[in-house]
Amino acid sequence: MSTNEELFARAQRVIPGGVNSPVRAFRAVGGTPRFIQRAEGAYIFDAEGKRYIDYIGSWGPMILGHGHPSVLEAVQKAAADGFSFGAPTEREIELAETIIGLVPSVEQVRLVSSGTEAGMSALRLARGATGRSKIVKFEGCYHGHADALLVKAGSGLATFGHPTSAGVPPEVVQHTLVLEYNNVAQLDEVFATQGGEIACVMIEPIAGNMNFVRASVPFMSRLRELCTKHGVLLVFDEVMTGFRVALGGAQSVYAGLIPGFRPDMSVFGKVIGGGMPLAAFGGTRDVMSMLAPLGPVYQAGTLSGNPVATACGLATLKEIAKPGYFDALSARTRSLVQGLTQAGKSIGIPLVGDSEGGMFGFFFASELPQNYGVVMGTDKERFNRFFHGMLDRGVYLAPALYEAGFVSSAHSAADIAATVHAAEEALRG
Ligand code: KE4
Repeated sequence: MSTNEELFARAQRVIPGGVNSPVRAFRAVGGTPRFIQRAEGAYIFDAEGKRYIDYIGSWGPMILGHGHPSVLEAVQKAAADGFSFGAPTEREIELAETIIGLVPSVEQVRLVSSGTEAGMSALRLARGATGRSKIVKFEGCYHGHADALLVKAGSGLATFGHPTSAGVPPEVVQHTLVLEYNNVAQLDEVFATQGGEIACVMIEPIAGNMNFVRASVPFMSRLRELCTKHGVLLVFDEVMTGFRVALGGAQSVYAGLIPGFRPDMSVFGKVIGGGMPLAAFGGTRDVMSMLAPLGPVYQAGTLSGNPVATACGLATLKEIAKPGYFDALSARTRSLVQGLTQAGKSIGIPLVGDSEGGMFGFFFASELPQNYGVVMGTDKERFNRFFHGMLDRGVYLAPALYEAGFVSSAHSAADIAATVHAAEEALRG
């Protein structure tokens, strides 16, 4: 049996950084990544056989926990019928109908293989549908690694963004405006001067790439109003929040807070694939009909709507749509956050947290941050110490202070209690 260290050394010889996605390398928190050998329910097991209570859940997809019997059965059956055909299947229709049935703002949907692909395609569609080039995103929101979206805020307000990655030519991001999350004044200013040139605004309605930051109701309400006024498409990136914070996604939460609220387009991923490579983007029939083969906006994919992945996604959505599922998951997640914040309070360490459905976040701070700058100003050293203290005690949290956490329906009350107990010890460490 190889140790995690041995596997990491071997991996780094043949894979850049030893990982196939950067956050897995633990570079934000230090230490050696755990090489996972198997998973079951709320637990993952590393190469050394150590068990962890898993609060990553593959970064969101594993809402039912690992190896849910009905999902496993659906995947095994679908695989036996064929892995991929490159031709339409009934199951793709079923999944599209299910998504549309759960999300009223979506009249048509296109299935793809990753959240990045879905976000990139939605962006191209928004530009094609409006004939405009400019787009708006918010600092701290991540929408996958399409070039036009790898942008950080420019020097001043209405200036255009700068690439966050090498290999992205400045001219590719020259149309991308980056604003501060929850800043209503900036919205007013940008729309007043450039509203008629903006194709879309893309936003994480609850920003899980800033750990857990909610768009305020005044901000979201104003954003919707300005997009409507200027003919700008409001694109909800629900790759993380979709079918995770509520059965209808974050947009159903905002529809309950802002009468008649709905985005113009939505991007989904993670949960809808149940752990298999599957994502989607959708919107009104008018906008979606601009897509090839009907319209002039090209978009395609060899494995789009893959029959095994759609079986996994459908089985997952079927389970989470059962009566009471989200009430129970929300209560369990809330109990975790309450336990963590209470642990901090009892020791006199500033620790605040929030959750919605099966998604949560916490900060070593006195109040919940409202934007990226505040998130990145929270106590990173203490977070990293806490992360390792929890990892040593068999609790696997997100290895970066700007990432969200996820609770599954497989997490028991005993798992939550064990996590809080570990936190009380780790915080004293
Ligand atoms: P993927 O291309 O990784 O499937 O999805 C990109 C994406 C798009 N939109 C949102 C809101 C997302 O959170 C993501 C991906 N999330 C990260 C975690 N912050 C995935 C983990 C990783 O990059 O390894």
